[in-house]
Amino acid sequence: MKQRKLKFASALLSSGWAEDVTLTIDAHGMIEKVEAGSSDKTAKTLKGIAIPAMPNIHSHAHQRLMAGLAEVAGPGADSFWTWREVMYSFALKLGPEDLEAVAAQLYVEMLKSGSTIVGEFQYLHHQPDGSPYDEPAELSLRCLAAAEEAGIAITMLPTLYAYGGFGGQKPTEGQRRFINDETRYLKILSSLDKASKGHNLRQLGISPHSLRAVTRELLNEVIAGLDRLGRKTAPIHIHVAEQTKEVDDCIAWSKGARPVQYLIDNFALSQRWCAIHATHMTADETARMAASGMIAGLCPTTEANLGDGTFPADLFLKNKGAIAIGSDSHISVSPAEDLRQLEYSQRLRDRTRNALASGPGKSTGRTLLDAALTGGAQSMAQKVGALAPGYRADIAVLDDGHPALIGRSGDSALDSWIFSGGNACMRDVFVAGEHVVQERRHIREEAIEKKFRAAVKRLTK
Ligand code: NGQ
Ligand code: ZN
Repeated sequence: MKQRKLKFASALLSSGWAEDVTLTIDAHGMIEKVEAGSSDKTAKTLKGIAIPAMPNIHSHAHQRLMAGLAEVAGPGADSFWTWREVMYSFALKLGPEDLEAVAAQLYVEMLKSGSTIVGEFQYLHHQPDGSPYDEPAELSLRCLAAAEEAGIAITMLPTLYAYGGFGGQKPTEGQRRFINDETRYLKILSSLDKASKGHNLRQLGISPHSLRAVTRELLNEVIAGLDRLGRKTAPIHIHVAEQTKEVDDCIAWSKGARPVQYLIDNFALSQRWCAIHATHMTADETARMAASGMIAGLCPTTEANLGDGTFPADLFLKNKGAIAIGSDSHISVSPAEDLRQLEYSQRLRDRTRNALASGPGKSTGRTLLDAALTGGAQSMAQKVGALAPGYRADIAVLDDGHPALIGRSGDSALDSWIFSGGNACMRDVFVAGEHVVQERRHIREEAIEKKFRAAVKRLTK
């Protein structure tokens, strides 16, 4: 790619809103220079409102296949755990090509919603019968290929899944595609390390699935393995305290510790850690988690869909905790809807309004966007989240001609996108300066959708 210049009528810069902004982007897709009040005639001019694109930090790509197919009442009371059985049955169906087709479609949808990085928490590792593929990282490599085809940046988080419950319990039959011991897992990590080196749109981390699926000893061994690859600050994502049953089981097994408390007491937490969900915490855990630097990876629309509970976002943000958002099960692929649901969860619980705005006169949408950009970039270990020199040119452009945004500008446009118009407001998206969504169309969406259609027809017959 050559150096290029993009010019926007309005843009959200680190210093705040600015008009007539020209961004100079270098050959590697990094922002070199930002000029407000620019009259540059050589820049490509785009209509609309430019904002830093959002990282989508928590994805299980395979679950896109079943979005909307678990909304029929079962014979008994439905719960997270009955949903999980349905999800496992879908997880047993996908072959490598299917996963690649489903993931590519999902990543196109993410881009069209204004997200330019996916954090892929990938735990399908083996063949449907549970035996490894010749290439142990086969399915994670398929997600990397899908990301490349879609043109989205990825932080690959291969999942360490060794046990079926707290204290090293035996996994169930339905989990056979997920399970690895240390040796096998480190082989996967090493393949993905090779596949990621030298790619500016690929990062690597790990995802111990949950405290149910690993032991402290095993997790420490694997972190040491990551360090040996020279990835000492690489992200570590873990599901934690999503359901009250998990909290109860953890207390019973550990003789008193709740899941988040267990993490805080047993690991050297820092900003490289990201706790997915962390729904059920005491006030003390909330304050301690915020102070630890561990990011809260929230997936509000999935958490609502699965009936998880309400994350204490008000208290966590008051304690200066870092947050990020992900679409997780992909029941909704929309950063606007996830941020909206996060705010609404607090309003419904407390019967209040503008619960998470940073102070009087501050926009709720802007507060949430700023927080999720900073925490999101951190949790993905990618240099994004601001339109400023030294950051990658990952840019989302809102259509100021869309009816939801007429007469809006600055923070009121953000609020109207997040609380009203949603994905329909997103018009153009750039990843490392590449124009991948152009006037609402992804540059390869027909070809990718065709493969997705065929895969869905095969798999949902
Ligand atoms: C997952 N998903 O691994 O896909 C989990 C469910 C589990 C969410 N937590 C399975 N949303 O936690 O055991
Ligand atoms: Zn998850």
